[in-house]
Amino acid sequence: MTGTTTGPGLPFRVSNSTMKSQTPEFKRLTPHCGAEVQGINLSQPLDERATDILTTALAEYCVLFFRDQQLTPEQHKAMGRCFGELHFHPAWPRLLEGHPEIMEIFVDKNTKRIAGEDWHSDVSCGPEPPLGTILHMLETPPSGGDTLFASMYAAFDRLSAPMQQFLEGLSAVHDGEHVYRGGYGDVQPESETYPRAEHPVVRTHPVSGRKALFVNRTFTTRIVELPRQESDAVLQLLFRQVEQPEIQCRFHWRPGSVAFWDNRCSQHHALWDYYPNRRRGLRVTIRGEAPFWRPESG
Ligand SMILES: O=C(O)CCC(=O)C(=O)O
Ligand SMILES: [Fe+2]
Repeated sequence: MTGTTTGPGLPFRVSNSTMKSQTPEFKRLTPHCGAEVQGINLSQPLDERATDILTTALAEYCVLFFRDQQLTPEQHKAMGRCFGELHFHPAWPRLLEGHPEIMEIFVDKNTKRIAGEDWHSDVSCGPEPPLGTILHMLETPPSGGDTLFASMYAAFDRLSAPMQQFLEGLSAVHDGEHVYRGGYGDVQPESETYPRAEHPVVRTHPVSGRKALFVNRTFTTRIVELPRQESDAVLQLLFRQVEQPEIQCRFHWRPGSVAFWDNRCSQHHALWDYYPNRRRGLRVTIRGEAPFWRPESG
């Protein structure tokens, strides 16, 4: 081992100059969303330079895809810690033994409901929704099981100027209750409570400074400043805006594929078109900050 790493729980940044830096190369998947990354072995520690390049690229492409990666749970968590502290999911019933930060995504013929089967940004109901999510796929069905991603920069940019002005500065309620309560077939006590938060409808991305639409069909229930009828109509319009194929990409997984998505400027939708086949992956999630809107951002 040539690089030096910090101890458990601390940011995993390598500063040893004798260690060869990995240089990522990016190939855009579609004009608005997604890039395949080459030249990176995620099982190796990322140094500051590589981390910075990936941080900027994530904010630009919204989701980064890596192929043929072999990661132990420790390496997976170490990669996540390069980008921030790890997030603990408020309700996920299936965690990897000994690794409460790692969610197991597992689907087979007995599954009643899968994770992310409609458009969403992960845990947007939390007061500080996760910055990003890193999913490592281990087992794929013979065909299908793709995930769709959409750019929320493009969703906002493609609205008319009057609609953009109307939305900026509004806030919306994101509720976890209807999503998580009993949602994954597990039994939860009545007393269990789930996150609920208000966030700006249009948020400024802290890295790119760009504006991104931040409402989603899974969690967002209400625009605070509007009466119910108006709120419902505007939200429906915005949910359809997210679903435009032109702002999306579609990722076909192979065992060993990794997707690293930015929840601040993208939404995703997992397709369950492979029943009764199995699909399995492990997920590490990175903590984020409270979303904000800066009027002057471009
Ligand atoms: O299984 C997938 O492709 C994604 C599921 C999902 O929405 C998530 O893990 O956040
Ligand atoms: Fe998700």
